[in-house]
Amino acid sequence: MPFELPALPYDYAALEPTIDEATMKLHHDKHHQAYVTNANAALEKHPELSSKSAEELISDLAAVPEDIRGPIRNNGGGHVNHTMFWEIMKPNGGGEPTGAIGEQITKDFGAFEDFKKKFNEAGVKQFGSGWAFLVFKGGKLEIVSKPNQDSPLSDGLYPILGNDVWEHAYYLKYNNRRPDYLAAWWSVVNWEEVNKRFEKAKK
Ligand code: MN3
Repeated sequence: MPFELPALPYDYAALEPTIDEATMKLHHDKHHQAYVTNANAALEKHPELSSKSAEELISDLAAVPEDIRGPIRNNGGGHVNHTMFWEIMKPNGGGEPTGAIGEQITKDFGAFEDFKKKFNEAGVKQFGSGWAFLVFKGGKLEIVSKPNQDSPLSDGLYPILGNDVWEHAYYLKYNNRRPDYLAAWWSVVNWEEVNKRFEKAKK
């Protein structure tokens, strides 16, 4: 199987109380696993692609054969997005952004509070399921929202961080209160990992 579900880098309960254990179990073991399983099933029809990483496939969807392009976009995208998502969170995370990304946020958005407000708005306004992402475009940070499991990689942009606004990411604890989930999520962000991703985005 070309793709595998990565182990969570912490316990299911480690992000409590921001993200509850039951949500993490379902989200990782069921939802992310389903994206991996379905992406692998699609690739069985085109074994010549199985040496490519999910990021490579999503970055060049035009090169994916048409009969599996939709399934790869959705499930390969889901795999890439969630792999990032687990890594950019950690227990006792949060606080002000550190390092180069902290400086760039100040430069492009002003105060961290103003940046969070704009990012959370992008998440709230995403109709239905999707993601809010931070990307680096033309020397500046930019906030983009995407439907479903679409990735900025498909636009040639590397996601520095992203928050999942599918209902499965928050509904058990926050019910319909997506803005509350978005506001609380910053307290589990792993800024060291986000800084590593910012370095990649600059290349
Ligand atoms: Mn999800």
